[in-house]
Amino acid sequence: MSTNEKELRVGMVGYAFMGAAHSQAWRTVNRVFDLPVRARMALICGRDESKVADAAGRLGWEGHTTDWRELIARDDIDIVDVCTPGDSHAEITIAALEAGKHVLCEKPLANTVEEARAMVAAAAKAQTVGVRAMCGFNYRRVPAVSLMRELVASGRLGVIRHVRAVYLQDWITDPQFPLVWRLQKDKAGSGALGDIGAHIIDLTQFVTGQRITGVSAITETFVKERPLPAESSGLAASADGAGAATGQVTVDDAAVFVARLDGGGLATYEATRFATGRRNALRVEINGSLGSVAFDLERLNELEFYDAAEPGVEQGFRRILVTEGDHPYMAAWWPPGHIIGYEHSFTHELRDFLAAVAAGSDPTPSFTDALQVQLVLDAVARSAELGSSWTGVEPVPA
Ligand code: SOE
Repeated sequence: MSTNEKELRVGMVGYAFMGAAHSQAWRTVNRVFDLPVRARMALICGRDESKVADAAGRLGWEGHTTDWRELIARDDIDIVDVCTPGDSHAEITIAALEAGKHVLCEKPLANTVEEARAMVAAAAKAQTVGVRAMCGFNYRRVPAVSLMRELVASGRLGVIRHVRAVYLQDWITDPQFPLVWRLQKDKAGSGALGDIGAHIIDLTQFVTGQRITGVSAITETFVKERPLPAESSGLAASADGAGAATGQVTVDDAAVFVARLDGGGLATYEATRFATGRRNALRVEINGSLGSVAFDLERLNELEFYDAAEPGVEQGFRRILVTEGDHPYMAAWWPPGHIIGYEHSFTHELRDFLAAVAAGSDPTPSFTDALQVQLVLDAVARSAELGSSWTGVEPVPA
């Protein structure tokens, strides 16, 4: 480490899918980006001693513990990275901020608006003594998504008329897939809505620079009872076979809603875990008065761009390959044309987090940005429950 570099020691809570993705990013961020601070992967925390010890070795952490309170109490920890299920985000994050630790908390910020508000208050208090907090909406840091935002902000699309966003998965279409924590409201807060719907809510607000002002929603739980899990990690799980005890699914399997943006545009959103054949398909299209732009996570190095100002005979969606040195983040990686992947968004996220901490500025998305997402999630859930805007269609006689 050069003499002018400050070392920031990181403690991460959680070691499943997001813990692994964040570990990859902690391992790479200082090797790829030239930053005035260097992250040291000091301590990883998880409830199961043997599993967290294995994770420490596999993911590259110097030490491990099963007690997150011990991690937070240590003077030799500067950053706490919260990669746990949503039911512990508030408790761990608020304790870390009160202990003077910078915090990166995975999305969604919390399981309820009340918890999110408490986290915003704790972050605001910690900010007065130079402590920084960020929420991990990583898809903002896909270069093509950051380019989308630049195109909208520059006026290239004109007035935004439509936002069209879907996030489609299919990992629980089998009714025998066990009742993992993501399917339990007390652990996850909600189902597809908060897990993947949160991403497209944040992403579209980030890209347009606008906020959702109201929604009308429907949700559905297609499979209401599932076998209890024997083992589970990330999106994989196993049950005890035929005759295993079962439990109730207490979250949505799918959420569909329309929304108004404060810039006057209309938006449609779909978040589902039952889009058979779509493993992790996030797609966003923005239509403006002067043009359109479309992003597909399955082709994350590309953007489709339509410029209505082009001569009529030349008009059409064209593909921008977002791998040039002057595209967001890309100069740090490979020569033009060499593509990157899903995990790079986490490295970019940590780059921006560390750069903000080093500069003494507030990283984005802030906890206030994340509270706005939480308020939209809450509005969608209430709208679906009330069904107030729903108008039935009279069936024609058979
Ligand atoms: C599961 O839906 C999940 O791991 C989400 O929790 C992540 O945020 C998303 O990036 C991938 O899928």
